[in-house]
Amino acid sequence: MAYFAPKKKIKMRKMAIFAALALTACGTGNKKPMETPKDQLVHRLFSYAEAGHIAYGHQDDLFYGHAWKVEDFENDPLERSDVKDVTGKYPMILGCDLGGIELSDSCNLDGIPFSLMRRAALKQIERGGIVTFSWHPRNPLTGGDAWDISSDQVVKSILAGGEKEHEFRLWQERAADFLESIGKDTPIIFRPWHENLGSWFWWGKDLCTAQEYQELWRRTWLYFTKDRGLTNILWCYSPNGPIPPEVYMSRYPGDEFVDILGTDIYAYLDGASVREADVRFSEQVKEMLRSLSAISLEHEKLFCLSETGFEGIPGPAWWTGVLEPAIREFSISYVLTWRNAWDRPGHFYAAWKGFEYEADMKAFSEKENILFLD
Ligand code: BMA
Repeated sequence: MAYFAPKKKIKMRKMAIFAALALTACGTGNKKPMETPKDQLVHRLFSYAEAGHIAYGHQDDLFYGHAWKVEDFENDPLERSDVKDVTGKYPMILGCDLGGIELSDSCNLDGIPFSLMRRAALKQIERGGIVTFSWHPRNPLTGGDAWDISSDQVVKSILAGGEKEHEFRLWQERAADFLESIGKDTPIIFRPWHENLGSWFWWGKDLCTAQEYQELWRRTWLYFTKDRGLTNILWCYSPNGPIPPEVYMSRYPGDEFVDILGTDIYAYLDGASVREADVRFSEQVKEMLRSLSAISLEHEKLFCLSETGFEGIPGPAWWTGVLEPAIREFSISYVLTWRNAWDRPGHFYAAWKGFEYEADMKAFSEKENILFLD
């Protein structure tokens, strides 16, 4: 059975969304809708889904790759990319992470100067690509990192009346300043408070109540959108998968605050053989995307596989034999594989020049339904 949403349904969903956007933009349904930057990206991503295309994204693609990194932050032309080295094309989506911006650090948690990130984001957009930002902020209550789950009072502490409310407002201000510096007319995807249905980040499931989580999301949305006027942002909600649909929705912030339904699902060995891990991954992705397909139709939203990959890509045909077959029947707008760390030889999720199975990623990039940046 194919779960690819029929074109007619996608078209209807698209029309409904544009009718709603038109009303929001003009306050009346009579005037011709003015397409805002955000509408343009929504439209573009819907067009992919409608055409049966899936854009490919890679985290940190232009900053570094397997065993190399940009050294001259101010002048490097940002032409190198592991993905381009292998496929001849840049990824359509560039993933970046804001972790560290909250304390005005000059570099993010993975050592990327924010000045370089800004230049790379603008370069990606100039090339015709899209940029998405995740955020692994430090723990505002304990001073630890995003993975510090020693207290279940953190989210509470930054909400209205909490002891860290004002400090956290400043953190948000700094993140908003950075996104604003990309340009208010440039549509971007923002994916905060991700993997929230696991309990490894301080905003995770066992660390706050559903209500607290939703309040955190909505307050973030309100600050960026209303106080700062960053209406160019598409908000991606991306819990870890696989999880049942009712669990996925249990902390959903609400239709008004979300534009893209995402999910993060990784392949992992954990004692299994590569073959077994591939089968498990494929089943998990299909099951989760089947749920998201239904939810996205009901809520008239875009959806995507916001993070994925198999660390070290241990099999010869992961791209064409596992990933592409797992996603091809779904009208997701994009799929993003995680980063190729320059300083950790085994921590990579895209192929690199010289990697033994690089040909398979090239074959993936040549598939008609997968979009790279030519
Ligand atoms: C994780 C790893 C870490 C990294 C973090 C944020 O999955 O790649 O090394 O610091 O993402 O990018």
